[in-house]
Amino acid sequence: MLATHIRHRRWKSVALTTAAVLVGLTTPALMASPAAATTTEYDDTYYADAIGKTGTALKDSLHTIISDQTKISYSAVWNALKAADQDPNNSNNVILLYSGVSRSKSLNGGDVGDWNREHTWAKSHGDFGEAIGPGTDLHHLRACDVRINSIRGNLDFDNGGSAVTGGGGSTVDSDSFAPRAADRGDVARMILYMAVRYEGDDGWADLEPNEKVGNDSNPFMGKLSVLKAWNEADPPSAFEERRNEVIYDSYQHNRNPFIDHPEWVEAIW
Ligand SMILES: [Ca+2]
Ligand SMILES: [Ca+2]
Repeated sequence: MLATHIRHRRWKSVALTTAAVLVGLTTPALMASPAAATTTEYDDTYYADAIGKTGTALKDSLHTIISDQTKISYSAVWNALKAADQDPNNSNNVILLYSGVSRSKSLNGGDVGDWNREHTWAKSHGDFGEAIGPGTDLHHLRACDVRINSIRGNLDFDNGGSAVTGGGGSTVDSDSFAPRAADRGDVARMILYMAVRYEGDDGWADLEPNEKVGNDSNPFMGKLSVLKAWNEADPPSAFEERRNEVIYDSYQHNRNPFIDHPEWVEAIW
């Protein structure tokens, strides 16, 4: 059984353009409000050292906390994804990143129509490959359609581009990729998990977000400002929270702090 994950959001009031609304000049504009402060059942235990911190101190504390993990092989990732990415409405299927398609768990492989293991932090950005380490870290590995995984390739993330056929609303252009709206926050929180987890102190590159596209093999991923906006626009879903629990309970025994505390994105970046 998964531990019950208790979240209590203290929603900040949504800012309205009050004056304009009162005089009826424009339609009410809902302003994007920052991710609400969250408390979780892990604050007094798992996150005890991080609570109350901000900026570099918070990032350093979270790095220490989440670096205590079990690591799995790349071949073991298949079964882990069958558990972590399970369709909540059909336990025979997984939900595919970027497209949102539900597909049979048994269709894992490399052929068109199969799903495979997408490195959301593209493995060429820091060149960590598929060895045990960042290349097998479940917190950024997701089941993905083979064809759409190939279209994403190692592109940085940014808004814009033309629609990806069968991509559920994902878009692509020559130097960037944008997931469908429902996966944008997930992608942001996965990328920023990687930035905190990998700080260059364990034989792997120090992974960091930046404001560029076209990062190629450098250990960077863009664009930070877009990822921050996606974190705000697409808060953690039940699917994403369950996934975090499965990885924590059954595989790596570490958590993605930004799924538990999305407001920590702004607290660090
Ligand atoms: Ca989402
Ligand atoms: Ca880093």
